[in-house]
Amino acid sequence: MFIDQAKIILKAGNGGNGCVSFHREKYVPKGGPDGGDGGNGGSIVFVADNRIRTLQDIRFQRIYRAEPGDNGSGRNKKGKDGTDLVIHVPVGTVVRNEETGKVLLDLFVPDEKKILLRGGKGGWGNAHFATPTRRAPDFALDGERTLEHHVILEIKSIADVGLVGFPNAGKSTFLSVVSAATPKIAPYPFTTLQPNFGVASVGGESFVIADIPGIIEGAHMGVGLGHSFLKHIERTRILLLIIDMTGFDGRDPVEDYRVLLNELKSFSDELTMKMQFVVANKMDVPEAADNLERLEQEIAGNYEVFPISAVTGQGVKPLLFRLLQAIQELPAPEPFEVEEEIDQFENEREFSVYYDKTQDVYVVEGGLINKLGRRTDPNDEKAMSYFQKELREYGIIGKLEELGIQEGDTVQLLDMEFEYLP
Ligand SMILES: Nc1nc2c(ncn2[C@@H]2O[C@H](COP(=O)(O)OP(=O)(O)OP(=O)(O)O)[C@@H](O)[C@H]2O)c(=O)[nH]1
Ligand SMILES: [Mg+2]
Repeated sequence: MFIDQAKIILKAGNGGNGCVSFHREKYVPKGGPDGGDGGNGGSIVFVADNRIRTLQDIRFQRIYRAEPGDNGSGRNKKGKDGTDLVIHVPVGTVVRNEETGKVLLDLFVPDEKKILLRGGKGGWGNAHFATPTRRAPDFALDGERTLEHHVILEIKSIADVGLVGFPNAGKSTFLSVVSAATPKIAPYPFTTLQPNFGVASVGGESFVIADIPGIIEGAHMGVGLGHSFLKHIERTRILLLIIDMTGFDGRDPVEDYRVLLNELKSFSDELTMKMQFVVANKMDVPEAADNLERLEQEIAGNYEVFPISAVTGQGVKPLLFRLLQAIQELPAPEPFEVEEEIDQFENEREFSVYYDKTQDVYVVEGGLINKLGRRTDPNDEKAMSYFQKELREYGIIGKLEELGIQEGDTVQLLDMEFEYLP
């Protein structure tokens, strides 16, 4: 089975917690703090892998977790970092947020490696918080807690030319004669059940062609097989509308052409805007000549028409040269833009500010404070002034002012206390 979609759940590893510990040794009754930092959690990483064609193996598993970081321990021992979880997917796989449908990642370039979810940073151990005035800090920070995300993976293949047409029009035959691909070919409709890709070479250059199952009237409404496969040609720069010119089995090539155009338009405007060529196939059959005349009248110069016979090879070479020329003139395809930055960690944006009457202090706490504080060294003056700037930007200072804080009042934050200076 060709699986081109998968819904999975991802979670990067939590950061390990920092440790509270004091150095102990014989004859040294009161050692300094030596609690180590927590290790960093592993990240969720995607790799665009040319050797993979389907998402079948991915779908087999439902939840993907990267390893958490270990907690820190005494004697300044840092916790072990968690290993990244690397997921190999076909080139052209797009990752979306299942909830919003927004694009999170596009694995567009072969061998490209991209981090989707970063592992949590380890929390600092108490050794990190020692200062000349605070020799025995009895606190440490927890590691960042990562969030679980439901995502949809979808293959949007990257080919230069897409073949569209009614079943039995000769799409797979065409692919087989211009490339080394060996798709199934048979004299009945719905032979192709999954996309086939082939590399066509002409004039010392090459390009990729995608052959998809035939589409029929109503395909955009889910009739037949074709609809869901149109996504494989969404990224192609050129569409070949392959028409069976024989008119056998009560078909009419002109009618097929109209319906085909209509189906593409109904699927998306984007498809219609692509460069399109009409390929009049099976011209080796005597009945085809009259039909070609009618078809050309219908098209009335709106598209270039290429009469060919995929079976005898007649007309195929000029078509390939025209395709190469068009590909070279068209702008290179671009990956989808990332539409959403998802929250990586728990409570990252939450904070609360209140006045504690009994102790006469203003208290600031919450996930946002932990995040900002976790990467701020209280002994580093520059870092601290940056921290203050951040507190203002996130609206925390504003909240304090709303509560009526005055110069000289005490603010408690992350087990630190400092004097408020506007
Ligand atoms: N006479 C003639 N027959 C052709 C030509 N091209 C394809 N055929 C025949 O048409 C039939 C269908 O060919 P396929 O290549 O399987 O058609 P398809 O468009 O891939 O069909 P689906 O996969 O079902 O959508 C086969 O019997 C082919 O041999 C041609 O140029 N001339
Ligand atoms: Mg086919």
